[in-house]
Amino acid sequence: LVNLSEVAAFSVPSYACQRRTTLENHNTVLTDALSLLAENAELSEEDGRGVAFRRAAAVLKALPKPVASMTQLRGLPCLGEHSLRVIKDILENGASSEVESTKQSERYKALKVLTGIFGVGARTADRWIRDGIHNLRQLQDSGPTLNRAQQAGLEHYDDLNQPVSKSDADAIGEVVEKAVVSVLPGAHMTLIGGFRRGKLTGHDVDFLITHPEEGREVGLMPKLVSWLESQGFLLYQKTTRNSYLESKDGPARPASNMDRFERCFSIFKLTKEEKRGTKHPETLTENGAQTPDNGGLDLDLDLDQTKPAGHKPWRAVRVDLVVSPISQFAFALLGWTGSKLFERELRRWAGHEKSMSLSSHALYDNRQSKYLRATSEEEIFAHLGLEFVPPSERNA
Ligand code: TTP
Ligand code: MN
Ligand code: MN
Ligand code: MN
Repeated sequence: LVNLSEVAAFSVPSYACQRRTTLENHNTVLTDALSLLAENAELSEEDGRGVAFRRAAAVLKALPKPVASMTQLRGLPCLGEHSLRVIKDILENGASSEVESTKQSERYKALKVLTGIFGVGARTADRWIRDGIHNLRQLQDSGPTLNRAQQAGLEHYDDLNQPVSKSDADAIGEVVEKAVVSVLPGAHMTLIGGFRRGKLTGHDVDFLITHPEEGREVGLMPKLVSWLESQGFLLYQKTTRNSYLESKDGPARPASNMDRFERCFSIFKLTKEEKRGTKHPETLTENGAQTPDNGGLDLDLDLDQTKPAGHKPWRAVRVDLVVSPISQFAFALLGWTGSKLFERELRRWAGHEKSMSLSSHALYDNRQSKYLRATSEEEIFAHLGLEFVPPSERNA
C-alpha cells in the first residue's frame, strides 16, 4: 500500500522572497549538509557554487515536512544535479560521502579555524594555508603581520566563536539605546539581522539607528562611538563613512556588495553587570546555555593559559551599528534584516522580474527611470509586486 500523502510532490515558488521560511525546519539533516557544501564553496571563493547550494538548502527549509523520497522533489526549483545527488545519498545511506569527506579534510578544517578569526576572510586564510599555517598555534608561531582587526579577532577568538544569546543581544541593546539617546535625543534604534527574524542565537548583534528628522542623523556615529568608547564598552571598532549619493541617472553600480551607510564594526565588552541590568533576568545563564557550534572542530585552543576562558567577568561580542537617514530607513531595515539569501533573492527578483534595482538605500524603476519611495517594508514589497513577508518568515 502506498501512502499517497507521503509520495505527493512538494511545490514551492522559485524565488526565496516569494516563500515564507520560518525557523521551523523539517529537513535539518539535508539543509545542514547542503549548507556545509555552500560554506566550503564560499571559503574556496567559488561563489557561484556557494549560491547554488544555498538556494537548494533554502528550498528544503521551506518544505512543510521531512522529505521521504526523491520523487517528492520532482519539479522543485533550484535543485541542481549536484544537490540532488547529495540529498539522494543522505536519504539512501544516512549520510553524504562528499559532505563527510569535506568535513574531515585538512583544508576545510584549516579554513574554518582561520576564518573564525574576525578580520580574516577566505583569501587571507588561503594564503596562510599555502604558507603552511593550519591552526592558531602555527599562526602565532610563524607570525604573519596581522592588521588591527585580526589582532583583536585573535585576542577574543574563543568569545567571538561562542553563539550570542538573545538575552546578551538585549543587554547590549539597552547600552546602545542609552548611548544613542544621550548623544542625539529623539534618535531611534532598531534590532536588525538574525535577532529581528526571531533567531535565538547569532554570531553578532546588529542595530540600525535613525532620527525622524532628515539630516539630524549626520555626525551621529562618531558621537555614539566616542560615548561607548569613553564608557569602556568597545574592545575594537572601525567606522566607515556614508558614501551613498542618489543620482538622477539612477543607481550607480556599487564597487562591491557592501552598502554605503555610515557603519561601525565593533567588538563590544559585555560585562556581567550589564547582563544583570537587563529587564529579563530570568533568561540569564552564567556562561550561556548553549554549547558553541564549532562545527565539530577543536577550537578550544587556550591562547593564554594564565586567563582560563569563561572565568572573566565579561565576554566579547561582535556588534554592527548602522546609521541611516529616515528617507532610506525602510530600505535599510529590509536590507539589514536578512537572511543573506532572502536579500539576494529580493534583489534578483527586482532585477530579473521587475527591471528594478533594489539596495539598502533605495528602489529604482529602470522602466520609469525613477526612484520609488517607501516609508515601510510593506510598501517596498508592494512596489516589487510581492506579498509581504514578515521578518520571522525571511529565514531562507
Ligand atoms: P549578518 O549579521 O552577517 O547575518 P545575520 O544577522 O542574518 O546572522 P547572524 O545571526 O549569524 O549574525 O548580516 C545581517 C544582514 O545585514 C544580512 O542580511 C546582510 C546585511 N548586510 C549588509 O547589508 N551589508 C553588509 O555589508 C553586511 C555584512 C551585511
Ligand atoms: Mn541550485
Ligand atoms: Mn547578525
Ligand atoms: Mn552583522
